[in-house]
Order: sequence, then C-alpha cells, then structure tokens
Amino acid sequence: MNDVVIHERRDGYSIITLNRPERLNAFNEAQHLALRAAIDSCEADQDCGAIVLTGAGRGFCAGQDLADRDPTILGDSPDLGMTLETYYNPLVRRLRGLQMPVICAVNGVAAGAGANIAFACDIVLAAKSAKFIQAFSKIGLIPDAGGTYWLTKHLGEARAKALAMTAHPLPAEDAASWGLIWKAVDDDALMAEATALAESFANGPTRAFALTKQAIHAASGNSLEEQLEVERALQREAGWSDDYKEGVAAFLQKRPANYRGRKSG
Ligand code: LHQ
Repeated sequence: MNDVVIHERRDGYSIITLNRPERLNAFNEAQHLALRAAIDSCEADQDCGAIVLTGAGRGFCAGQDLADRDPTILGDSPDLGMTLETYYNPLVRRLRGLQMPVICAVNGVAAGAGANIAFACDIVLAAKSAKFIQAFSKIGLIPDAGGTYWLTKHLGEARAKALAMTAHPLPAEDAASWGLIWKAVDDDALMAEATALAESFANGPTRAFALTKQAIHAASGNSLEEQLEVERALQREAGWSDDYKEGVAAFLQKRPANYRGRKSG
C-alpha cells in the first residue's frame, strides 16, 4: 500500500503531501495519523524552518472520507463532535501554533474540511484551476475545521453564509481577490512558488516568524490598546534574539543577513 502521506525533507524545509489521490486525498484515520507524525517530525527537526503542505494528484483534499462515514454502518447517532475533537481540531490548533511558517500549496479542489485545513495554514497559494468548496451543507452539516471562523473573519457574514449554505465552488482567483488566500498562481508554477517561499523562510528569522503568527492571531480578539500590549511583549522577546542582532548588523554592514533561525550549533 502507498504511504497515505509523503514527507519529503529538503534543505531547510519539508514538503508534506496528502497521498490518497483516488479519493482526492480525503481524510481517513490513517491519513490523519500520518499527517500528525509528519508534523511531529518537522517540529522535532532543528533544520526544518518551513513546511509546504500539498496534495497528490488532481485534488488537494476533499475533506472527511465519507466512505468511512456510512450511516448504515455507523448508526443514527454518530458523535461528529468527538471526531472533530480527536482529529480536526488538534490539526487546526497545531498548524496555527507551529513555530515555523506553514505554506499550503492548493493544487486542486479543496472541499469541506480540506478547504478549512488549507485556511488554517499561514500562507495559502492555490493553482488557478483549484477551487474551494464548503461542501458541508450538501450532506447536512455545518462548516468545521475552523470554517465558520475563517470565512467570517476573512470575508464577513454575507459571503461566509452564502458560501456555507450554497456550497458554491469558489475559484482560486476569486478566493485571492476576496482575501481568503494569499494568491492564485499558474498551475505549473505552484510548487516552484511554494518551495521558493519555503526556502526563503528556512533562511529567515524563525523565532520572529513564530512571534508574528502569535501577534496576528491575537489581534482578532483584541482592542488596539490590548494589541499594542501584545506587540510590546512579543517585540521585547524578538529584540533578545540572535537573529535581531544579526539582522541589524547585516543592514549596517550592507551585507545579506545570515540568520540562525532554527539551526542548531
Ligand atoms: C471521495 C470524497 C470524500 C470519499 C471525493 N470521501 N470519497 C468532519 C467530521 C466528521 C464527519 C464529517 O465530516 C467532517 C468534515 C468534512 O469534511 S464533511 C465534507 C466531506 N466532503 C465532501 O462532502 C466532499 C465530497 N466530494 C465532492 O463533493 C466531490 O468529490 C468534489 C466536489 C470534491 C470533487 O468533484 P469531482 O472533481 O467531480 O470528483 P469526484 O466526485 O468524481 O471524486 C473523485 C473520486 O474521489 C470519486 O471516487 P470514484 O471511485 O467514483 O472515482 C469520489 O467518490 C472520491 N471522493 N471526495 N470526501
């Protein structure tokens, strides 16, 4: 049997590929566990300064594998809340909380939780042929894996409700112009753009990226005054880093900075 997740280590970063192309990389338990293990391994690796998450074949991810959800087998009272708490919610929290930047390279259709896992990543690039579908209403569910949060936050209630209730497929270029993702790129340029970004992050100040994520995530729930306090505390920490010293020295000496980032030794 093929690996349901492929973890490829490159110099300074990792590419993690969901690999159940015959099901458009829909999540079953094995794929959840393999993805978790791949992320664990990136986190433990001092030389991994960024992650690219993508899908094999023509899709990125079609959400939950519905073949594992047959109500004639599972009965009338499945606990989907338990499924979320066991698999999807920890994955969303994990992607948001990782120190290193996570780039999602959406190579094709992203549906249901597949779309919302993409939105949990820090920077989303999508092939122009890709589309995002909040497929949940088609099967009598609500958006999950952070879907109601990402849609409302990035798009506002009007577009959030329409996308969620109609399951309208949102083309990548619209997703970019609406501010739901970073950008849509030509299909054959997707992986080159995503890996170039990962490489630049891998050579960047990892701690500053982590603190930036933390500050931006905190902003949604904060007033300006509260956010200024968050920035003060986190900037103080950034100012103690070797990467800050190196960045300023490099600027003053008119040379490229040589950040240590996550590199040990
Ligand atoms: C699939 C799937 C799939 C299995 C395509 N499962 N086989 C969380 C908590 C607990 C439970 C419930 O869920 C959740 C979160 C969720 O994600 S719920 C939402 C689940 N996802 C969906 O409802 C999307 C279902 N898929 C589709 O609507 C279509 O496949 C899309 C629009 C994604 C793509 O359409 P097409 O490009 O026309 O491809 P296709 O439908 O022909 O799919 C290709 C194959 O992949 C096909 O198999 P086959 O053997 O016929 O070639 C599909 O059955 C299979 N597949 N999605 N989620």
